[in-house]
Amino acid sequence: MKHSGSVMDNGLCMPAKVQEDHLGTIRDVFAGESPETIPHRLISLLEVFDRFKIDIAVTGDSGAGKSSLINAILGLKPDDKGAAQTGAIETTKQATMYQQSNLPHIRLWDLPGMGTPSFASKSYVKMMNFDLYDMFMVVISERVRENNMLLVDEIDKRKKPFYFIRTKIDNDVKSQRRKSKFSETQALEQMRQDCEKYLKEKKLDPHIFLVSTHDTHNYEFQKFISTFKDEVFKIRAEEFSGFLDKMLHGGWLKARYATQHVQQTEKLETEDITKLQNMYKSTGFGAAKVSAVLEALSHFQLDVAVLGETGSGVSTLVNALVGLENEESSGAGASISNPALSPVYPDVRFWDISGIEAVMDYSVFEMKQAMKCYDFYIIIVSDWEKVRHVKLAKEVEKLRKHYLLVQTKVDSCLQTQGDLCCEETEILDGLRAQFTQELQREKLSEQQMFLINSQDRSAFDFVSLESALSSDLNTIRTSAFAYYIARTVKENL
Ligand SMILES: Nc1nc2c(ncn2[C@@H]2O[C@H](COP(=O)(O)OP(=O)(O)OP(=O)(O)O)[C@@H](O)[C@H]2O)c(=O)[nH]1
Ligand SMILES: [Mg+2]
Repeated sequence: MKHSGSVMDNGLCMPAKVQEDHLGTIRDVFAGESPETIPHRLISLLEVFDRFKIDIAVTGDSGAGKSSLINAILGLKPDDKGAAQTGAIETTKQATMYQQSNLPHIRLWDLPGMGTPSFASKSYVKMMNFDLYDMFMVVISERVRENNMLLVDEIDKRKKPFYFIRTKIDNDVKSQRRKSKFSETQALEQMRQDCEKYLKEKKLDPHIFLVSTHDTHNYEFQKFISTFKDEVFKIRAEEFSGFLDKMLHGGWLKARYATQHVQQTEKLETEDITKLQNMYKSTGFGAAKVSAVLEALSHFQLDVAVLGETGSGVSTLVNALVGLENEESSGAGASISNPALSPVYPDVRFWDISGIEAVMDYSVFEMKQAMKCYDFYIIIVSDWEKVRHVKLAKEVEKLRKHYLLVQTKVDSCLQTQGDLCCEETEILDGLRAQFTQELQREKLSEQQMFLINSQDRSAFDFVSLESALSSDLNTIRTSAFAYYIARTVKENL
C-alpha cells in the first residue's frame, strides 16, 4: 500500500489521513469543483448522513434467545429498566424497537419468534414485513432448523446483509462436556461447521458468531460486538447511497417509493430529504459522489495531539485514554512519530507530544508548522506560572481548531495543598476558579478544565473528559475531513 504523508519542518512525519489507495475516486469525483466550495458542501451532506438511521431486525425461532441478545448488546440485564422481556414461554408478541445512546443511528428491532401458533412459519415473513429492515441478525439455538434457512432465503431475496448468530453456546458446551473425550475447541468448531454447511449450500458467507448471552466474556460475543461496530458505518453508508440512487436516479415510481419509505420509517426528516434533492439539483451531488465521499470518510484518520511539557504526564494520559496501563506500553508506547490507537475511539490517532517547551522555545514558526497537522488538541497544564498552555491554546484558536485543557496529577496537588488547609472540594473549586479567571484574562474562549489523575480513571473529571472527547470528536471528524478533502483536491489542481 502506498503511503503518503506530510513531513513537517521539524522532522516530524505524519502518515496520510487517508491512504492514497482510497483517495482516487474522490479526486475524480471532485475534479471539476473549486476547492473553496468543497468544505461547506461536504459538511452539510455529512450532517444529513449523521442523522440517517438504519433498522436492524433480530429474528429467529421462538425462544432462540433474540430478546436476550438485544439486552446483551445494550449491556442490560433482563430485569433492568428498559430491557427487552425474556422468558421460557413465548414472550415477544410484537416488534419492539431498542436504541443505545452511544449508537444513535442504530435501531434494533426485537421481533416475535417464528413458529408458534400466533406466528406460524408460513406467514411469519409477511407478518413481520421484512421490507422494513436494512439488516438482519438471524438468531438460532441448539441446531440449524428448516425455519432458519427459510429466513435466510427471504433475506437473501432482498439482498440485505445479515449475521448468523448461534446463542446458548454455554448450554451446548455444558451438555457435551459429559462426553468422555470432550474438547471445547472441537465442539465449537463442529457447531460452526454445522452452520457453515447450510449457508454454503446457498452460496452465502455471512459472519457466523457462536455466543452466550449469559456469558458475554466467553465464546464470540465480544468478537460479534466489535465486528458489528466496525461494519455498521459501511452498512449505513451503503443504505444511504442506495436510497439516494433510487431517489435521484431511479425513475419517478422507484423514487417515490424510496422517499416514502425513508420518510415513513423516520430514517430521515422530510427537510433532510429536500436538502439532498436540492443539493443534487444545484451541484449534481448524487449517489456515486456520496458513495465515494463516505468510502473516503470510512478510512479517514483523525489526529489528536496530546501536548505538554516533559514530565507533565503526557504519556500517562495517552495510555489512560487508549486503555493501556503504563507498564503495558513500555517500549512500544505512543510517541511524536508513533500514534496510540484505541477501539473506544475508532479511526483516531493519539499523538504523544511531550517536551513541548523544546518545540516552543526552538522557534515559534516551527511550532506552528507542527501544530497545524493535528485536528484536535488536549493541552496539559503543568505549571500555572509558566503559562505555556496559554500560548498553546492561543495558537490552536488561531488555527480555528478545538482543544481541551487538562490538569493532570490532581491527586498530588491535593496532597500538597491538603497539608496546608482545607477540604478537597474547596481546593478543586479553587483550581477551577483560577482557571476561569485565567481564560478571561487571556481572552481565550470560555470552557471547562478537566482535573484528572491519569492513574485512576474513576477519579475526579476523567469520566467527563472521556465523554467530552467522544461527543466532540464526531463533529470535529466531519469538518476535519471536509477541509482535508478540499486541500487534497487543491494540491492536485
Ligand atoms: N443458557 C442460556 N440461556 C439463554 C441464552 N439466551 C437466552 N437464554 C434463555 O432462553 C430463554 C428464551 O430467551 P428469550 O431471549 O426470551 O428468547 P426469544 O427468542 O426472545 O423468545 P420469544 O420472544 O418468545 O420468541 C430465556 O429463558 C433465556 O434466559 C444463552 O445464551 N444461554
Ligand atoms: Mg423475545
